[in-house]
Amino acid sequence: MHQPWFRKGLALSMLLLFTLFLSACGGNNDTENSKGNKGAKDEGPKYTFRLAEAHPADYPTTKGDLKFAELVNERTNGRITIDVFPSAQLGEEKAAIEQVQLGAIEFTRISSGPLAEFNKDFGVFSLPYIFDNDEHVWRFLEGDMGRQLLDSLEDSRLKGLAYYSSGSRSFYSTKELNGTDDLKGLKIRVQQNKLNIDIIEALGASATPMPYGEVFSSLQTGVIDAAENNYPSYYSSKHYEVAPYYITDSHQRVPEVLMMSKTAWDKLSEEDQQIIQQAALDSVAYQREEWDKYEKESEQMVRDAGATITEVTDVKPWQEAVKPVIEKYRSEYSEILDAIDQAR
Ligand code: GTR
Repeated sequence: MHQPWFRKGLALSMLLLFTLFLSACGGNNDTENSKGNKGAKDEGPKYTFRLAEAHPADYPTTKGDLKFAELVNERTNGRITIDVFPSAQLGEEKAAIEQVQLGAIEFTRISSGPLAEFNKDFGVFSLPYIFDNDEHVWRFLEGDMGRQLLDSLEDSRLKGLAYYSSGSRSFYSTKELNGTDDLKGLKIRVQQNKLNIDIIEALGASATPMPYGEVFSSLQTGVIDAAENNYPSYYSSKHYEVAPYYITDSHQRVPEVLMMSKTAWDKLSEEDQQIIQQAALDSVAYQREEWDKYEKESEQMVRDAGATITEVTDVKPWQEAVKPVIEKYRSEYSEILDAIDQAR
């Protein structure tokens, strides 16, 4: 399953060298000293940037990325091109974040789940049952604290641009799931952050953090028994084919984040920074529409394909089971949790 660490290390360093080479050739500006007051939007350095996306081309986050890239291209009269690389072609999420930190890749769309290992505050989104529904999430994200969180990414050499929708995450398994008891003793894959391990342990199961791209084969070969995600990911990753029991416990709402390398950002003129920031925000409405459509479609698709969907009508036993996790992290996240409560 796993490559030896030295092979991984070698592959990563080669990728890094290659990407540095590419950005030296392609992602450069043709005028030195791009920081300054370029008047017209089509006057100034030309750039070709890359954006790393974990999902395939027809997934709502990728559609959001493409809309963002299109807006930037239009608004700079073709001066700035952003090439979107879907399906984790530039690496799995954790690796993509590292590359963006280094400036080897300029943009990525990433889930707040893995982002939490790079910026602790983003771990708040992995806390279970802190939001009532998607409207609640968006009221929070669009408020002051939502923006503050994006801005705090600068401390991690990242420039947070915008949030995208990601619905809610629920468990699914190769074995039948009717309630919390059925999770006991299962090996459950989670997104890579430490808080998720606590959640799974509180449910009496054991957590296996691993990259998204490894989940399908791990379910298939029995390395894990279960995983958790929203309907769109459950469907598009084909996990429903190998783990056909889905239970709608909606334990987490983990927003997606569109971000840029701080190193790349700092090289841009203020005008270009503004164009990029605004285009990112302007792509959100489109991403959210696409999300809402695809969420319904993907639920229908997995039902049609014969997956067993168990509806959770009473979420209280689930909330009870994971309460120790909230208690453990409450003081660490008190300020953000207060803002989440206020957005209710
Ligand atoms: C999806 C998210 C991906 C990835 C995946 C996972 O909902 O959009 O970026 O984080 O979950 O579980 O790894």
